[in-house]
Amino acid sequence: MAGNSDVSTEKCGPTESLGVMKLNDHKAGMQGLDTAKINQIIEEASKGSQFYQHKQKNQERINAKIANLKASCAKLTEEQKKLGRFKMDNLAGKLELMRDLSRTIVHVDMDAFYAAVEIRDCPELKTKPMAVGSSAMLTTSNYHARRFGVRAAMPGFIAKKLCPELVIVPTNFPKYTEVSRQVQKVFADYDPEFSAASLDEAYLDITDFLVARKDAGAEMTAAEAVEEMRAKILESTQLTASAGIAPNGMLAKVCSDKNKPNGQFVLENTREAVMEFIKDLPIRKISGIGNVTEQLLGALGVSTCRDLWDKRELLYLLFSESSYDYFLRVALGIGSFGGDGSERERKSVSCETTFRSTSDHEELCDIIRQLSADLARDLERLGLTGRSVTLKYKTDKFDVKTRITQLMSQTRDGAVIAKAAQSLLPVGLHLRLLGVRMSQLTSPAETGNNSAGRKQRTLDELLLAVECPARKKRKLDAQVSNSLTEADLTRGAPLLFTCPVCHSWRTSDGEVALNSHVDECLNQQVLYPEQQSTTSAGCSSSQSKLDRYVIRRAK
Ligand code: DCP
Ligand code: MG
Repeated sequence: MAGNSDVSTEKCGPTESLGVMKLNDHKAGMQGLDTAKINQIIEEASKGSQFYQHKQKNQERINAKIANLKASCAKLTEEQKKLGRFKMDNLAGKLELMRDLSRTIVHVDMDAFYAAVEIRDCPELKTKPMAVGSSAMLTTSNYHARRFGVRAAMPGFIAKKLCPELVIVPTNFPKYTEVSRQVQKVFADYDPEFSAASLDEAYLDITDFLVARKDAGAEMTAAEAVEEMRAKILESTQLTASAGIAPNGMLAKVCSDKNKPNGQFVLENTREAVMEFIKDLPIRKISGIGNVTEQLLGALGVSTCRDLWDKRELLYLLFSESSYDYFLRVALGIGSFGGDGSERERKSVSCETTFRSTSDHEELCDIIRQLSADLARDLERLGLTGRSVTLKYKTDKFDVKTRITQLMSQTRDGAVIAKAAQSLLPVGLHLRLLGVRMSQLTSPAETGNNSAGRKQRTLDELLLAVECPARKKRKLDAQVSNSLTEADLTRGAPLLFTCPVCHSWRTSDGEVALNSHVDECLNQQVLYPEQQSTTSAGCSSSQSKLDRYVIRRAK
């Protein structure tokens, strides 16, 4: 790839309108829309709303971050850039040695999931633009509505401006959970260790399945296996799914979006095919690169994966090690997971849900009970137990906070988890989202072959860790945390509380210190857009970007 280290300001994030409010048209069914017109309607319709104010606050922070980034960039010398490029070329050489093209990874994702379930059960909706959610927030829209710019994480009242004839159906979360279980049953036939990334998507490693078929004299290609899997899903649910087949989870996820809806795409397991596929790919297509990262990189003139490679010295010089390492993996199509031996250790398992804002303590306790039961099931399935319970909540003003508590011993008992999480519930606040997370997990040795996208930490999260104000303190704590192992923790050595957000800050000063750190850490989250927020008359699922790297199934 040709080198070019000029910093372009043309594609910088913030413009006259809020970058965080802009329509993300990198979603299936949203290509070729008049985005300028749609963004104008969105901006006009939302001005003055709490949603807009929240986004505005985010954008101000992003703008400050971009200004810093550009100022640092302007100060870089040619000498530094040369060194940066040299370092990145070295790293690329090492990553190439780790490239694994031996696995067949599949990412399966249901089409317009909640909307498709509702249409299946009410066929007259089929020809109408429709969305699921409420006037406060939509969880998804059908492909018809997407042509108007209506999509998930958009308030329904804005969507109605874009498409006045839009039908909004309330969320029926138990129904989607049930369908999800049916779909997951099919997944298990192809990879019993499949990794559910949310209710409607999963990563499967079908390498062993294909070998077994061949050994049994019934050889089939990956594409045939996936066609069959999708047909089985259709048969059991009357719903369509799309899939991507590739050498790693990162690429498989991009591929599953290629022929959506009701399609699949195979990326050949060769370096040439991967490099050809990746070169013009917009970075936003990569799971983990969200609006904020897009804006930050845009300020450096990076919008495609090829740009990531071309500007690699800037990434090295301006971002943290974990970020530039991730960027380089993306540029090379290697990904940060999927048989390349570099998977990050699973840190936590969590469930969360969004609902109509309420301050009713009983109602909130009940939601926590349901989430804890789901979490317990996931822990059981993964063969894990945990020791730290975190309650995450979002207020009706969109502020996200967490509280953490430590259990006396490792557990995966839903009732114990619920009790601990309920003890962290604030009184009197109107909440619209609750999440329960278990961390300090026992060594997952028994979970065996970890395939595909199980533990990808999102780039937004990596950047969040970089931004973590407690980073300096972390270094001071490193000595004490390094001297204690997980085994020490369970044997009753002085308790070390680990930040469930940045994972690298620990304290032995107790929960109050930890809670204050976590709040501080999460405040950085304000930098990150609320793409997954949902609300509805009933319960609905929401997967926060922060959680993307953990195995989770929302409830
Ligand atoms: N969801 C949600 N809130 C969001 C995004 C999604 O509650 N902000 C829910 C509703 C979706 C489901 O998760 O139906 C799956 O999310 P996807 O991103 O896979 O979107 P869809 O399945 O709806 O559409 P696509 O066909 O693009 O996969
Ligand atoms: Mg989907």
